[in-house]
Amino acid sequence: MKITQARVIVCCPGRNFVTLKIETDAGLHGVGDATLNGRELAVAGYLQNHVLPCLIGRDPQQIEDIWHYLYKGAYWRRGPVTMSAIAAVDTALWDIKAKIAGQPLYQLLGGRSRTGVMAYGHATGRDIAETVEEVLRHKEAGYRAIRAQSGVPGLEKVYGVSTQGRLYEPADAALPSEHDWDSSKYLRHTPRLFEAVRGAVGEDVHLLHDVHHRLTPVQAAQLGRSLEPYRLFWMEDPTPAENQEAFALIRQHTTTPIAVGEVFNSIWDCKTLIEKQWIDYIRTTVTHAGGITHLRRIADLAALYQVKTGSHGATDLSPICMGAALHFDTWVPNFGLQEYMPHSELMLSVFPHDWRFERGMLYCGESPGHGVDIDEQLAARYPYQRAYLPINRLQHDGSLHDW
Ligand code: KDG
Ligand code: MG
Repeated sequence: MKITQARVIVCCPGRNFVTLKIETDAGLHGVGDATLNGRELAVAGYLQNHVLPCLIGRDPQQIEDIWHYLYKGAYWRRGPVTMSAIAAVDTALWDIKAKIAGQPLYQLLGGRSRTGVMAYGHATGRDIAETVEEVLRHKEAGYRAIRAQSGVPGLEKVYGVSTQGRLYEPADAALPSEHDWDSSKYLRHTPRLFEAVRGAVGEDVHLLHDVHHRLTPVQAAQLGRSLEPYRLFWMEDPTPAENQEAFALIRQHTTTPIAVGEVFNSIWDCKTLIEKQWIDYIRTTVTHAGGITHLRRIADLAALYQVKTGSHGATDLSPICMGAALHFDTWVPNFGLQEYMPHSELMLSVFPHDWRFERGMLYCGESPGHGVDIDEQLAARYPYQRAYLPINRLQHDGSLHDW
């Protein structure tokens, strides 16, 4: 069997998605997600100019060899652009392999380990009362795990909080919008938020919180300790992780579980964090961490240290990523939790899929492959629109802060 054609499709049915479609001489095709929020065209260009010419004529069944050909063969390794491009190829090839076998993808990975995939939803509000209301609404809808974020008194806009009744959408402007930040205000406010949320929702719901890399290690330790009475499922991205050793300090001071890794691209980004058992959940995704082939290596390393998976699942990952992730989650022995932010109806119609959400659980489908495709004609009606993530500046002097 040979790869005959491969093309990159960039579309914007409400937000930008980069999709790779690989076709074969057997009449089967596969699709992969290559979306890198705010930097979409860099991955599209990398695929188009440097990867696709190397794929034509290759045997699509040699997934492992093609992965290493693209990783080692480039000489320039790792990084979000390269690894998202490799991920798209890898996901499309696993889709093809499973279609050849006539099996849903999870069967090729080793079969079903669970009946469904526990998902967490996002509850956000402008203040504590609104967030509590949203948490209760999610509980009513059947969610067993809920992430809670709220506006902070004295800060005008805060990451992760929806405005004007729209779904929360971080890439919201044609040039980066600017937010103010003050860690002291946030550190005072967040334990109050969780005191109210835990009091209202009771003990049977898992609560999560995303710090979004905004604290120093010692501030993160303080936050983790102050949240201990509310028994969080995880505190996410407490501090930037370029320096993996920073997590030792947080770990020494709090028993609040720690999740990290939505911006990681390879096993090397999390090797020390996992081996030292400084984290509890690894949030790498199919799309940003080299596809199914590489994510499986990360999960296997994590399993040795009782670290569980908790894949990123924001809407800047396309429904293709969600499909592949759900097959992965259905199989992976050390599964923890899957993030779920619903895509709009329009986005879902551009990507016909067989996965479904039902009362707090996600289920992959049983059709051969990963069960997601792209409607190219519909996609063509929604061309790319430049959109950036916001940036964050300290309120008191305007210096640029982590986002
Ligand atoms: O592109 C950035 C988003 O994916 C990110 O802001 C979402 O932090 C996020 C999360 O946990 O979903
Ligand atoms: Mg996050």
